[in-house]
Amino acid sequence: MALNEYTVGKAKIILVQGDITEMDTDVIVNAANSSLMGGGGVDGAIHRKGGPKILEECKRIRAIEWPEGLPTGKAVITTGGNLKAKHVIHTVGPVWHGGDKGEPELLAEAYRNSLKLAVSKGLKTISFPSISTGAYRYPIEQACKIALTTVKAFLEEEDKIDKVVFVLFTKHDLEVYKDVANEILKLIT
Ligand code: AR6
Repeated sequence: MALNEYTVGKAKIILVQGDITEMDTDVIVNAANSSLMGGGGVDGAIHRKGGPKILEECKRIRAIEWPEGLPTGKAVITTGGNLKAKHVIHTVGPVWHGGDKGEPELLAEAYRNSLKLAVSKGLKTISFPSISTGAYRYPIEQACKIALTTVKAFLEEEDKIDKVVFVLFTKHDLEVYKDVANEILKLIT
């Protein structure tokens, strides 16, 4: 029995507790900042384990495409370097300023643009962290609803993604995601 697996059309959404740098999906998503130069949290972990090739590509992307930094809600792709995942999609979630500064739409954009980029590169399996809910302080209950509803809506429109994994760092975060998923998704039993 698959406990934390859900279906949307032909695709699966899977919830796991763990470290996203260990995932062997085609691509993992980084909760980056606009500089694309690395940082703490999941961003730091990805650069540490993935090695210098990721930062080299981020620097090239900054120089060529986004000299003033990657805007919130946008996404770019690099190699996965030494990671199991061949690629990393870097997106920037919103900093939480109370919820009335466009945060919900920007967070949804971060998920949507990451998925669109994966599809445009022919990637079929993707892992997400819980974007914005660490250093950027987005309340997890609210961020989780946006994450799951946005991914669900995307998968209903687009059948080129086979699997989306949400990799939650703590048991509490996993429980929050499970509660919302059980409300809005179809559980595989
Ligand atoms: N695997 C999965 N999830 C993780 C991991 C990991 N290895 N490490 C942390 N998390 P955060 P943000 C969880 O702060 O809020 C960085 O400095 C963490 O527990 O990584 O979008 C960037 O450079 C939390 O639930 O990202 C930016 O400056 C979630 O990942 C800023 O933080 C997101 O926490 C972005 O802040």
